[in-house]
Amino acid sequence: MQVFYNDRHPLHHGRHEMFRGRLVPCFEVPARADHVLQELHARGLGQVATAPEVAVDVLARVHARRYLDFLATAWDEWIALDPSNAERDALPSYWPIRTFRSDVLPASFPARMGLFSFDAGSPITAGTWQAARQGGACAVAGARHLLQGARSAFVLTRPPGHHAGHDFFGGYCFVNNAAVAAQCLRDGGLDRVAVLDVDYHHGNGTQAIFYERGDVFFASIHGDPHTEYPYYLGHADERGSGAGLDCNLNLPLPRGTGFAAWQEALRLALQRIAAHGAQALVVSLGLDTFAGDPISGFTLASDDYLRVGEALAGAGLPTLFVFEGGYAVAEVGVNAVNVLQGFADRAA
Ligand code: SP5
Ligand code: ZN
Repeated sequence: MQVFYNDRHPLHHGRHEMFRGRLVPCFEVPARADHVLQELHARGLGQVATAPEVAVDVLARVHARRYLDFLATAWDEWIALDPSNAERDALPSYWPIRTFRSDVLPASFPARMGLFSFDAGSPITAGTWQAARQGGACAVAGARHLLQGARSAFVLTRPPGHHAGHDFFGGYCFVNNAAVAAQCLRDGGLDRVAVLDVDYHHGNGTQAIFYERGDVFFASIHGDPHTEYPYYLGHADERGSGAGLDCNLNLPLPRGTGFAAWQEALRLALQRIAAHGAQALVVSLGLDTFAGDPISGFTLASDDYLRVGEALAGAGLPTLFVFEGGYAVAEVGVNAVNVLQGFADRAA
């Protein structure tokens, strides 16, 4: 399987995230991607390539210009507030929720940071933009690989992307790599594509980007937002709207769910994707459904990921895997590559 590896991912290395009133060490660390790359090499699965840079215009197919402009200059503006900020990650402190205006762009950097975010757990560091932008480039390279006729490819990048919306970051995500890829497949000539999000957390950003569109089907299997992050989206009654009605499928499952029930949800999602007539599949591949994940609540075992890969291959679609969450750092490599291995074995 062709792998598009974001070799700039280490440039994003958050130190702390806000959690219940204190700064705690980041869960989303560079070692996550290193372990996946190492496991790919160890098992001889995949040819690893980097991706050519892409113009920001390609990212602007799914993200707002003023948001991308914000990301591009955020670190410099953070330092301009106070040179000693170089020792600290940038985190937001203010948010314009209901009744505040979001149409007027504040001159204040902290105010703009809140305008473009939805949590205080997603630090911006010196190299966040370079890393996130190159992740988008890897997503484009992966999509173009499928357009050239490949059966599959894997975008190995971080920071992850599925929580990032049209004009906001959060959930450790800045550029929505899966959305960039899906849009690239559409722009490359496919009429209908699907995004299947198997990360433990609902892919609120991807859902929101495509919610009113009928050309991109979005399905997500995730922890019930009544109790699980991102809390404010991901319920079963969100079915899409306008041209996108019934092109959005949420399958929330309770904390503690094991592989038997999870696999049932996967079967249902794949059925709906087939019924939609999707010509290609983008998989938001989070591995935080693993029993040992430190911030999540499902109980999948490492071997279960082989079955996941097989089931995905059974859909018979050109498939782009995009790396998302998964915070059991020592196991994330084996779990991710198990999905790819299961897929490759069944697709062969
Ligand atoms: C891409 C992705 O998986 N993003 C997930 C973002 C989750 N952010 C909230 C994390 C809450 C941390 N909880 C710490 C529990 C410590 N026991
Ligand atoms: Zn997640």
